[in-house]
Amino acid sequence: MTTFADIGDRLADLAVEVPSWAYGNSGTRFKVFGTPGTPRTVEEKLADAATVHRFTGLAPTVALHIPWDLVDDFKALARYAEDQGVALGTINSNTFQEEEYKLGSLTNADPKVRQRAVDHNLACIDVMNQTGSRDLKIWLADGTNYPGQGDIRARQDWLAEGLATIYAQLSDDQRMVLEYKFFEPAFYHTDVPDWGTSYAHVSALGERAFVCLDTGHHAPGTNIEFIVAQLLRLGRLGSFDFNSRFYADDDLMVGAADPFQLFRILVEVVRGGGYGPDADVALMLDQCHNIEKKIPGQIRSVLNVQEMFARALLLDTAALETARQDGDVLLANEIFMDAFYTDVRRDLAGWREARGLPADPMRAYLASGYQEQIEADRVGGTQAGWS
Ligand code: PSV
Ligand code: MN
Repeated sequence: MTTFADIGDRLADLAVEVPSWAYGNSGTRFKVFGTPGTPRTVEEKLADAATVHRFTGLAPTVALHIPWDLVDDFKALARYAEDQGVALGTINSNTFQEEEYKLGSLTNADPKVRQRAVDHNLACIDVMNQTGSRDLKIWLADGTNYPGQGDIRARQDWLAEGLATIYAQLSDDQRMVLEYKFFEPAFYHTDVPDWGTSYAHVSALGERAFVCLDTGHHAPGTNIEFIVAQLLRLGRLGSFDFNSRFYADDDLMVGAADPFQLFRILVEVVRGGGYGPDADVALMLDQCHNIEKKIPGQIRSVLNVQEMFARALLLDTAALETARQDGDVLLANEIFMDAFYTDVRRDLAGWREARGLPADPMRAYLASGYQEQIEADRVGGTQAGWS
């Protein structure tokens, strides 16, 4: 039997990367509600992210989105982050918000638009060179709405060309991760709709190109843990964008909609070597807090990841293996469910205290006065959002 005492040291390896945009305002196409205290600047987003790390010890890096987080001096921004106690992480390129990209970016039929999209990604690599970031993450909104609208085959070739040009500019210690999504904003076809397409492209590029798996980007009912197992087996799982959903790409807090699915995914992450000091899978969040306060939303999210990782690490893999060898289907399932049903909350509270962290990070944050302070201080200016 594996006990909590057995997994304490391994839990210390957990590092979740938080997205800068989770601290800004977001919403649906119906309404974006502002929240008092929302950051106006990239620095304020970083200060909030660092606060999440201070209270949880779980979120040492922050992903940026360009141009949402564009600043004049990224070296200075990296120093500012360091002063706050965090580091800058993945750089997300953005080729989905400009007029030119209406009919696609890297897959646009117009070579000038394709070049513009390539140039934007090269500019993102320049940013990485200054921030010391390892990963360039590419997600494309590219696709078509109507059969016949585009040459879906030619678009794959343009995509391969563009990615190769971008990949060639990465230094030896930098990586590219290509995120897939089955639909939205395009509704008929999407140019990178699934892990197989992403895998085909990254494999063709070279060893430093990987797939990014956003948990909200699959058809309902998809067995995501199988994809995780397969990509780890192939050595091509670069990163996660964690979030949860009830319907489509809801971007709700990870572990909120289906904690059991998160558990099943994390079991495969551990099983496949995607977790631990030598693993290089970036465990990122990609979420929006449309109606809840953002910092508590992020605290809850990283705690959910920690809780499910603890349960995944508690899985008695030796007993499970024996049950499997014996063909004991019910026992194997029981062992699996035992780990999932283990309530680790008290143990985690003690584990945190032993490491100088608040036993209950959420309550500690709410009692700290930080929220009241930012709500009082951040008056005027333009609150950050998706622009
Ligand atoms: C697209 O839906 C996506 O998942 C990509 O990762 C974008 O960069 C991100 O959402 C913006 O939140
Ligand atoms: Mn994503």
